[in-house]
Amino acid sequence: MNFFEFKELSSNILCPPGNGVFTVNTAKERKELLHSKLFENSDNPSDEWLKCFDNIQNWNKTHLLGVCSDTGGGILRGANWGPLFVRLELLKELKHKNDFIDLGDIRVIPHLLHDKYLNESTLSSCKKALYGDKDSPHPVSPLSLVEYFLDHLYSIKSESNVFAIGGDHSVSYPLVKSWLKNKNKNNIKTALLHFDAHTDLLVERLGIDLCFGSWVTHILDDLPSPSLCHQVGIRSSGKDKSHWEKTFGVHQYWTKEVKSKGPTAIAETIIQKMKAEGTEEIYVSFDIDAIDSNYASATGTPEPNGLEPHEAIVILELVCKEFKVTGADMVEVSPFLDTGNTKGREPDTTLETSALISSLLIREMNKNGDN
Ligand SMILES: [Mn+2]
Repeated sequence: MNFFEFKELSSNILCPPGNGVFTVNTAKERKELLHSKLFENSDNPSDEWLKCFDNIQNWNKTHLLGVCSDTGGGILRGANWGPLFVRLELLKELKHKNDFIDLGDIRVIPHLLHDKYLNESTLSSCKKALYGDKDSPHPVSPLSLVEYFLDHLYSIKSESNVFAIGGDHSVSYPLVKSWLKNKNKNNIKTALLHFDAHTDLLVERLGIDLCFGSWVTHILDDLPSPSLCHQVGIRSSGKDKSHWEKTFGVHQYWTKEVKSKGPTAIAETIIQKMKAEGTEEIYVSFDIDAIDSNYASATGTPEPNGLEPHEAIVILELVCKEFKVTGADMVEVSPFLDTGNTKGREPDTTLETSALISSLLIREMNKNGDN
């Protein structure tokens, strides 16, 4: 695929930043606000957005991708609004819209998850709805589209650094999968750093294998070794740490350990283990519920007794000093959920916290482009 064909593909399967939730009038003002910030006073945000694809050869900043899918969630939904709201908060944090290249949002049919769950007639009718062609070669479900898009992006520019905003945590499955395929092909040694209150290590949930609670189990098949998966902030689990480590071969750092040993010691352990495996590049998947519900209540499964934002930041900063971050995501931010766990704090601390951590990751990834 050449650059022209890639632009054409992107214009079909993506939409302008913040537009990934299909609405007629809902949130119109907020979408317009984002467009006015990203594209200044352009009359036509769609044209302005597509212009960024004319310059792919010179892209050296982090690429932003919104995935407005919460079909893989299952307790409280609403993470489909993450990409619009987190971007607006991120622009305050980064101060400059040129700190990233906004690829836009994946086009999402909110009732679908992955194409493998669809029959032929549903596939045809969804292709007709999205692309005007029932025989289109493009997939139609959000998880399938993410993998398809990134496979093409990495094939034309394998050193692309993508920061994605979810969406429920199932979106990390195709994000990490495509990143791993690209890194494995280029013989780059990888590791996965996963922040979460939960292990996400179910094999399936009610018969569905790809969802917010099971994506890690299935991405382990693509990691060269399960010991390359490091999970930080776990505290809500029916089984103890040794069960998960023995059953799956992952490394876990539960919140109570981060509190007792301190974030610096935890980071040093992670660094030492990753170095022992020869890790060169890492992917950071950040579920906002890793952070204590006092700060991050606007999420599907807020959990008390979690990490303080600064504890996560210390760990990230130390690990990022040692390894290049070349892929990352911020997921499970559900801006319309106010679950009442804020103990007097403003309900939008979730957005501020997610933007703080996202901006740190974007700045780290931008360093790769400066080399
Ligand atoms: Mn999760």
